[in-house]
Amino acid sequence: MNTDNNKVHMDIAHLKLLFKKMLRIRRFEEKCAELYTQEKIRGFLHLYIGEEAVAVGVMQALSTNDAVFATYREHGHALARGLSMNKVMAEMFGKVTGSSRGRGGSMHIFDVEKRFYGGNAIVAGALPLAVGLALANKMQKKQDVVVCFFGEGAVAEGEFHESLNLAQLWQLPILFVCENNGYAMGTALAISESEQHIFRKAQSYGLKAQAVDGMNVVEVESAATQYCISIKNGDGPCLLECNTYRFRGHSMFDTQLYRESEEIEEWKSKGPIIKLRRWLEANGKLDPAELKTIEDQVEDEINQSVEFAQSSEVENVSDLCFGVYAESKN
Ligand SMILES: Cc1ncc(C[n+]2csc(CCOP(=O)(O)OP(=O)(O)O)c2C)c(N)n1
Repeated sequence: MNTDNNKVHMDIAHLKLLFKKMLRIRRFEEKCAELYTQEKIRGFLHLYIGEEAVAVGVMQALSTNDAVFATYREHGHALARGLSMNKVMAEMFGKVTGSSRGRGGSMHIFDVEKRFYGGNAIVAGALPLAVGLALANKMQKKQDVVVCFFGEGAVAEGEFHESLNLAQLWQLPILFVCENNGYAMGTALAISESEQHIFRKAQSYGLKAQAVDGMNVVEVESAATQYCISIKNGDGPCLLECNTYRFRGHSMFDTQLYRESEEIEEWKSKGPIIKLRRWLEANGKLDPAELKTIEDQVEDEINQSVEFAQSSEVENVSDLCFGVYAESKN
């Protein structure tokens, strides 16, 4: 962990906060995997385990008026954005107390109050939506940034190119964040794209763009902060490519025949949480007692969210049309 060269001031309390935020996401998702095998959480489940530094680092750069769009791997983004864990867990359970009244589940966590616009299941589907909101912000002369997270698999879709093109052409206040974990389901980037540096594709459209170590939360926060300042100054869109890795399969059903276990283990050893923890410990900033306190606090919050979700109701049948048909005004 190198904190020296970063322009954002990182004090130890801040580093511990980042550590806790990442751990909270990690443990939440580990619990979700457990609940999935017990069939308490149903449907699709795509875990973000290994990539936590990206969501946590980028969210640090945002203010409450900024907006966020993400993919189906968005539980971590939702938690890092400040949605309550109860709401997120209840949504996983399909309960009415969930962020989308239990109608969306894992892939469709949504919260207007937090300006968290999904949870989008379509690869690259969020990019045009985010560009639309950024255009609205620009037309209304708002300074707010729209952030759009997507996987590197999205670059194979036309929406990626159309979105970057229009964002640059219209100089929109948008930050594209590519979570480059090297694989789109079982397809390695290395065997599917001639240009494997996603930031260079963005530069070809004229965007300010760079790649960072997506396993280093400090580096991600620093780069995202610089870009958000630039965007708020009216200097146009930016793209941040975060090189990262998912430690688990694409979803809960994945035999992972497309990669070697040695590769997974190597990435795990340089994971975002272990990396920051080791740095704090090596510098005498985190002792076992404090680590246990943090672990216990996280576990308590997760257990409470499971209790909340389990004791919540599913939507009443009489309310099933809520939000489906507009009410008549006459
Ligand atoms: C338009 C579209 N095509 C195909 C799919 C099926 N699909 C779901 S996830 C995925 C891979 C996406 O990989 P990437 O964008 O790199 O994100 P990651 O899952 O690695 O986070 C595909 C092809 C889809 N959801 N939407």
